[in-house]
Amino acid sequence: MSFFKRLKEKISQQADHITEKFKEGLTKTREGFADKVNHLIAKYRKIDEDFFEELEEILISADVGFETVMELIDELKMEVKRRNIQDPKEIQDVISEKLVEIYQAGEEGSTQINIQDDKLTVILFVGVNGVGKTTTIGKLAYKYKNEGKNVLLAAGDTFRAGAIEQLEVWGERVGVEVIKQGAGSDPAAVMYDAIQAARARNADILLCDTAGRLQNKVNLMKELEKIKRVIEREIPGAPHEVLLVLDATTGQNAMVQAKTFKEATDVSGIVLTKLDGTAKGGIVLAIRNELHIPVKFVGLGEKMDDLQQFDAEQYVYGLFANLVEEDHIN
Ligand SMILES: Nc1nc2c(ncn2[C@@H]2O[C@H](COP(=O)(O)OP(=O)(O)OP(=O)(O)O)[C@@H](O)[C@H]2O)c(=O)[nH]1
Ligand SMILES: [Mg+2]
Repeated sequence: MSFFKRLKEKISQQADHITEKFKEGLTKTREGFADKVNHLIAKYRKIDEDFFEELEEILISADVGFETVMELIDELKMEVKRRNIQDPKEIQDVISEKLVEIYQAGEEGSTQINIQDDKLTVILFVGVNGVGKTTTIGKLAYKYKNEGKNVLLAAGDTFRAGAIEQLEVWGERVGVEVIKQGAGSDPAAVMYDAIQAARARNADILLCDTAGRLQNKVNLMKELEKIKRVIEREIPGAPHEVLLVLDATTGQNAMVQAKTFKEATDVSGIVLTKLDGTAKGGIVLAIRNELHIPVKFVGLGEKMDDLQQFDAEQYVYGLFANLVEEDHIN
């Protein structure tokens, strides 16, 4: 049985709406990347050096990342030789398989969120301005509340005008409380308050917003360190997750941001937002393979339920779904 068929069977055991979300959120990437792969396959009668060169270009233009592309092409060449594949049509299945493999190969961390049983879980969100931190917090608050959890938000972006109000709008929409102080106050003090409030209200999950922009980068990193220190002091072992939010539409720039934040704080996972807004969704693979940080959530749209836990199989299935299903692979 083909890899893709097995993938489809496996995925069919998960909820349909998740598969649909991935398929829909990846529409642009499917059109900009998977479509091109399909055209390439249709164009070539046999697999040769030119074929691989064109494939390499397509992968690089989809932001898969140079190192990852090289690795992938090497693996494909080996597999083609090993299985003695002549017909380019057969290679699509191998590509899908290798993409999942590359993603799952790393040993570092799973896509699961480190939720504490029977005590407070603190999740800190970091990232530069405009990437989608506050929106992600809103979406996650919605998700956890729906799961029956007692959720609290901390308005740690005291710097940008309107940031506190924006979080409050989400709080109202979802029906969860926001702990805040005035604009310009010390975010570490807000976190302290929020932890006390979380204790008093027996909260399960505290989601902490932070500023994306300060006077300069050094200040931003110092502020994040201070916030973390206060949280750690109040709750040993917390924050249980430091999620770096990256905007998928910014491509290589997102990779640079990730490197900067990784040096300054212990990032435990990535939230990759706006995957629906880019044709270059290959960046998921670059992040995982080159930064060794797991992508835990992906933003597949602006609606409350458009944030999904990342799943490499759903992702690869979503990439090739409509292209393979009616086609030659069975
Ligand atoms: N299409 C799409 N838009 C998104 C997604 N996530 C966030 N956005 C949009 O991105 C914009 C910026 O989001 P914010 O949540 O305000 O970003 P932020 O990181 O908090 O920004 P600062 O507070 O300025 O640091 C908003 O218009 C969101 O609706 C997503 O997954 N898909
Ligand atoms: Mg914000």
